[in-house]
Amino acid sequence: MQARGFESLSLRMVTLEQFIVDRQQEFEGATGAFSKILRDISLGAKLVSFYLRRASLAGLLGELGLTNIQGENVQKLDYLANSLFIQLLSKNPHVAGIASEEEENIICTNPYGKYVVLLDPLDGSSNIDVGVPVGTIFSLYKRVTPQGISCEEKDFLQGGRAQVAAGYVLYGTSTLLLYTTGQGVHGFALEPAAGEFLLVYPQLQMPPKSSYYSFNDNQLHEWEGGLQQYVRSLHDQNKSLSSPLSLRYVGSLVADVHRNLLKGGVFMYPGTVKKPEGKLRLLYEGYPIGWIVEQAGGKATNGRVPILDVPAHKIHQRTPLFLGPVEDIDKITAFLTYNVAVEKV
Ligand code: P6P
Repeated sequence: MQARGFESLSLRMVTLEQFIVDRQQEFEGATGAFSKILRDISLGAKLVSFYLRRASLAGLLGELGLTNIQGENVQKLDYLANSLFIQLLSKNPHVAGIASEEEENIICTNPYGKYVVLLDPLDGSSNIDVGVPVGTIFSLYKRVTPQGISCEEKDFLQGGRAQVAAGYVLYGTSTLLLYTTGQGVHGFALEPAAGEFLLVYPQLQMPPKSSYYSFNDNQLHEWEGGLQQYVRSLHDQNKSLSSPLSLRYVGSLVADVHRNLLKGGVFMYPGTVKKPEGKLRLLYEGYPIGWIVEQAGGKATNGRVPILDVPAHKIHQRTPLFLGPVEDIDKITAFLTYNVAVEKV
């Protein structure tokens, strides 16, 4: 007899490592390389989670007094997270190189490694001091340069459809790790007592209808006209809905994405007249998050084309980012394309 409420207990008996080993064939070559790379990423996530939870007590909050390649003030935990992931991945024989939001240039590690890793080690770190969830975002490619030589930028600029694995870690009320290798999205929660990530979301799917919309409208006046009309249509639509969409915007990408992935919602960070490329990064935010959303049955674009099809030219390239249920993202594209209100259906 299965006691009520415990039916999912069996799920939580599957560790991340076991889950990946059981699915080796899903990943290129099934050499065990992916499980070893994801093991290092999950170890980095466990360590970052440990330090985040103690940051206010261990004097780890606040700025380091440095600015990074993005011209942003580096938080102490940015530096710590970046150092941890780079140290862990640099020692992995399967990793040929690393690109990080915190590093101006690519870091070539093992010339015989077959894979390169892109990282946003701690996204949303400006939120740490106020207790808002932050995240790590990762993306893996099989290198295009031959083994035996140093990695090159072209290994990292292959474009979103060439990713072989991608995912994120959310340091929230619990520490969650979600990833995809193109066979759906799988989610794990860290059980600190066991030091293991345990399966909680097998084959996660985004609800087809939105309950939320997430954007910072402080520059709405600078958005394209079609987008301003889309926002007005959202507010108008709410007048006739029995359960209107709620605005939920944390200002921490992984937290906003994860909520919308589980509950259904539209996230957008558009470009403006002055900054048409927007704020978010294509290679280590748009591509990995966009693949996760697509694999979960949603859609991710730059407003007009799938984000995974936006060409990569520079490591720190920015992009507008729109993601959510297919119906909502197609409506945004229509508003942007025709720059007029879409006929009410
Ligand atoms: P804004 C955090 O700084 C970040 O890079 C993303 O995590 C987040 O989605 C975005 O910026 C928030 O930007 O301009 O709304 O504060």
